[in-house]
Formats: sequence, structure tokens, C-alpha cells
Amino acid sequence: MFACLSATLLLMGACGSGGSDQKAEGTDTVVATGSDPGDTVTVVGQEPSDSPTGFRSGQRAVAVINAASGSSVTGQAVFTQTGDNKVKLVLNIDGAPQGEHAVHLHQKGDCSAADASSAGPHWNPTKQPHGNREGDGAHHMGDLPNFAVGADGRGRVEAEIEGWTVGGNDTTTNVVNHAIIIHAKADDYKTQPSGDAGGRIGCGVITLQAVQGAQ
Ligand SMILES: [Cu+2]
Ligand SMILES: [Zn+2]
Repeated sequence: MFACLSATLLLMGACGSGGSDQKAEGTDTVVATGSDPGDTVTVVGQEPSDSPTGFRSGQRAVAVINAASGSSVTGQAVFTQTGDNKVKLVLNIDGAPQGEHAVHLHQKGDCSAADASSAGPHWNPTKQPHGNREGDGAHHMGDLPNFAVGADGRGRVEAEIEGWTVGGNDTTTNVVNHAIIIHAKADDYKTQPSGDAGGRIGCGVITLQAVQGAQ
């Protein structure tokens, strides 16, 4: 008892053993959401750190695409980091007019305008002219190949894009918080600054997803 008392004076709480707090935070990942200010944010699990720029293989971002300019386009785009500066894009579109359509990443993650003009110009952090990503010429970071929509109104893109990251602190590669835009027409890959692709008929903001424990 005495020993305990003196110990308590020296090391607060050594005897009191009030609560061996065992709220072992989730073993995977932590997305530091909202968080009560009272609590220290303990980041358990892996902090994205596979690369010097801070992105992590498997990290993912999603854009839910909504109609713009009076279209009935809906869809979803998923961006998954698959390696250093390499991102897999899977885009699924529904309700679009049949034919070839342009798709680009635009600068601003803002689809609030009815015609999606709020998303600004093509994402172009390296100040290049508009062009064809598949050729060897210059192009915007947000330029992508055209895709086909069938008679059923559906279109799909599955592509590995070099030079992108999902997250990380390199603003010239990180796709997060930009917008993905579907256009009424095909991109001619030449006309400046946006390939003469017509109106914006679909728009989605690219949002970082919680890091999964294993992926
Ligand atoms: Cu565009
Ligand atoms: Zn462009």
C-alpha cells in the first residue's frame, strides 16, 4: 500500500491502473476524418509512403459522373495507382449519344455549373499544348484518347496512364481534385486549346478514397 502510494507520487497512475486503454485503433489504415480535437490523432497502419512523393500503390480515387448541359449521361471513373507514375483508369458511361466522345481531366474539381464550365480548362500543369496522349507529341496532362459509345448509350475505357499519380504531393501528376469531363464530340487532338470536342455532357470530381488495408 505504501509502496503503491509513493509510486503513485512518482509515476502518476502506475498503481491507479484506471484504464489500460485498449482501444487499439483499427489495424488497417486510417483516414483521419473529422476527428475530435480532444484526441490525439494516432495514425496506425500504413501512411501512404511508397514513393518519395507520397503516393501509394493501390491508392484509389473515384469520380461519380453526372449529366451536364442537359444530357442524360451518368457514369463512374475509378483511378488506381498501379506503379510509380502509373494509374489505371476504368471509366464507365451510360446514357450518352452513340459515337466517339472526348474525355479529359479538367483543372478544377467543380462540376457545379449546368454546362460544367466551372471545371475550367484541361488540366495542364506542365504548360503544354493540347494533343494526343497516344502519340509522341506534346499534350496536356489531362488529355485522354477518345472512346466509343454504342447504340445502348454505354461506353467504357480501361487504360493505364503514364505520368499520373493518385494522391501524393506532386501537383503535376496528382489527379485528385480535378474533374473528369465527357464531351459531346470527339477530340481532334489538334485544335487548341481543347480539341474542338464540343459541349460538356458529363462531369465528375475526382475524390481520393480511403486507403484499404489490403488491395
Ligand atoms: Cu475536356
Ligand atoms: Zn487538352
